[in-house]
Amino acid sequence: ARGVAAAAEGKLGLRHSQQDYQKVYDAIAEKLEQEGYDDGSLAPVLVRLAWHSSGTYNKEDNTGGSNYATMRFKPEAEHGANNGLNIARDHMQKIKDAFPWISYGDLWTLGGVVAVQESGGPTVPWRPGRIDGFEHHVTPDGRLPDAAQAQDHLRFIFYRMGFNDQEIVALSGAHALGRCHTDRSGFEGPWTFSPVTFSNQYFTLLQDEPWQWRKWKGPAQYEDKKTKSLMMLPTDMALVKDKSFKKFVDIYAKDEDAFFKDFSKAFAKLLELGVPTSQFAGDAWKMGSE
Ligand code: CCH
Repeated sequence: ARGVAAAAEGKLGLRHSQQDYQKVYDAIAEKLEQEGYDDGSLAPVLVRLAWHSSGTYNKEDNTGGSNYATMRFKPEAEHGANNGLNIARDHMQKIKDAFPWISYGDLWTLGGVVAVQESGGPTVPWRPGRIDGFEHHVTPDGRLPDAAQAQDHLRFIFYRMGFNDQEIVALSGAHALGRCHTDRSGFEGPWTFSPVTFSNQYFTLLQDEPWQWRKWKGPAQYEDKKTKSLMMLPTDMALVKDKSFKKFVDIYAKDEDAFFKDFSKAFAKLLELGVPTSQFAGDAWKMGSE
């Protein structure tokens, strides 16, 4: 009976303290650097996993979000937007094997926090409480943004999650990290010159660089005129084409502290979408490495 009670408590996360979660944080942090993989770090793809596992939320009917970690199930794993995230999920499975008591939703969202913080980004308040759901919790395909579209689409998608224009722009700054892969999304290349460092460079580049359509066989994307080594998606470009969005691009390009502060808030909110407050034991924590 004691074993059963312990297992139940383990499932609910009751027995685990901030120090326990800090051990998971440290284990994720320790394995972020991966020589030979992309730009040398798994941080970008872990941020993308945390975001895609949360961004399915619909505030109208309270479905989707990070609570049930439904990307574990084939239908959602196979949604086109999630191409390539098997790499992140497979990597996180090794952490799960070492800490079997953590839920997948907590693990994947904590992974996003570790990745942002360890790449030099802001501290993102985080707390455990997500539970593993079932395949019937999978939401329909099409809830994540389509990079080929523009501002109306961005608003349609992010307003559905409960975000405003300022939060949309702040969250988009995550594209300081990582790159597009032809075999995942069809697009190609990094947004910034330092894709494993979290910074406001995405905004300074959007604001300062001349961008032009890239001439290539792939999907329509922009390249920077000067070096032709960077890219922007049509949805990225919408942030400078739309007046209300552009206002925040200008603020974040000028003031990295403002970006860090707003990103931290919006990302923490994103990671809790769809999780009933009753599942959280208390206020969010500031985790971090020594
Ligand atoms: Fe994103 N993103 N993203 N993105 N994204 C891609 C990669 C990353 C869109 C499209 C794409 C956010 C918002 C949007 C990351 C974080 C965030 C790719 C390339 C596409 C396409 C995938 C590939 O080929 O590997 C669109 C459209 C939007 C609309 O707003 C938000 C919000 C976040 C996080 C807060 C990160 C990080 C990556 C890099 C992944 C990697 O593997 O390097």
